[in-house]
Amino acid sequence: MWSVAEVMQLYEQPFPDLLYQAQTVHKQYFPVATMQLSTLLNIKVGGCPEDCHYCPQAARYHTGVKAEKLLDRETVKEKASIAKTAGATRFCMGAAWRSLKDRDVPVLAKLIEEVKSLGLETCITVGMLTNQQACVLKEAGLDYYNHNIDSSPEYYEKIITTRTYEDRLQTLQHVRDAGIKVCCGGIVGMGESREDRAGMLVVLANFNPQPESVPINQLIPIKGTPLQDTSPLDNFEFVRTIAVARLMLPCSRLRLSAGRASMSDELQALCFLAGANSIHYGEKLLITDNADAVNDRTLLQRLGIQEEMCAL
Ligand code: SAM
Ligand code: DTB
Ligand code: SF4
Repeated sequence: MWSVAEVMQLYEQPFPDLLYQAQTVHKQYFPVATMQLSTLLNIKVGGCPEDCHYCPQAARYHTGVKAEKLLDRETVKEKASIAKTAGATRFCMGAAWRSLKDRDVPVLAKLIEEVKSLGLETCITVGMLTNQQACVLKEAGLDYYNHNIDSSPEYYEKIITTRTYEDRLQTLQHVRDAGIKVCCGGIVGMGESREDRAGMLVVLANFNPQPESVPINQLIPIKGTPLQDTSPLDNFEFVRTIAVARLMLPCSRLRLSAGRASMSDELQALCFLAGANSIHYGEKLLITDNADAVNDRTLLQRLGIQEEMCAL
């Protein structure tokens, strides 16, 4: 079990020592020059009742995002097929819901079946869910469920008030109990302290088993949200966070998630050296533009990093 004090000690080391350790652990558990590519699709845009202070899809903030209906099967299939041709191995569908309603479960199950039949790994992120719902989705072929803790337990109330940390942990337990792989991470650069970042990583690393997939999002400040004017995190502190996460979560796929579009090639390369071995790949994240896909492929080539192949 990790403690915040231990993690603070990891953070406080000289940058070269920390990176050396992270690389050593990375090499023990993964072929280091490989990258897993996940493409995102927003299947239900906007109109969300929650108050996540960072989110462009929360109905209560004036972000210019209009609520839309759930996408139809044909559109989803077409987008997944394009993602596969472009080289993604995982397709992640997101919906701006507080929680999953029973009436939407069969619809989602069909979408999962369609995506799975293309030979892609499947992932969804649709808010809170029950154990029964998780079991139906597992049966439909769901490989991963993304549900983030977002912050340390202490900082959480500054970011979200409409659902509790405990609610999130419960959903994650339902996912685990149904035999679905867990994708769980958080956001940095929301004005939190290093101790908060350490606290978030402690929660992630103390899950037993640890999440198979860990997205590290850098806040994208969205106009109209309470976090719109948040100062950016120091780049080296971001790389340190990746390195510390790699040390604490040796077997997890660590994903450079939101925020990559505003990172230089060199900063991304440092993150890969620190242990990040997955990216979101494709035109968009959920609402915002993602890093350019052609540049991503060129960057991986320049660094001699291979894309992970589809195992299915
Ligand atoms: N509504 C579902 C939920 O909250 O569980 C699923 C979608 S939600 C948008 C998925 C995750 O995206 C959030 O938990 C958060 O970590 C991340 N995210 C959303 N907006 C972001 C932003 N502006 N910057 C960085 N990460 C963001
Ligand atoms: C995650 O941790 N990050 C992704 C994915 N899981 C769903 C979403 C990032 C969203 C960034 C802001 C937006 O485009 O809405
Ligand atoms: Fe809704 Fe998810 Fe955005 Fe929170 S992060 S407001 S739950 S869409």
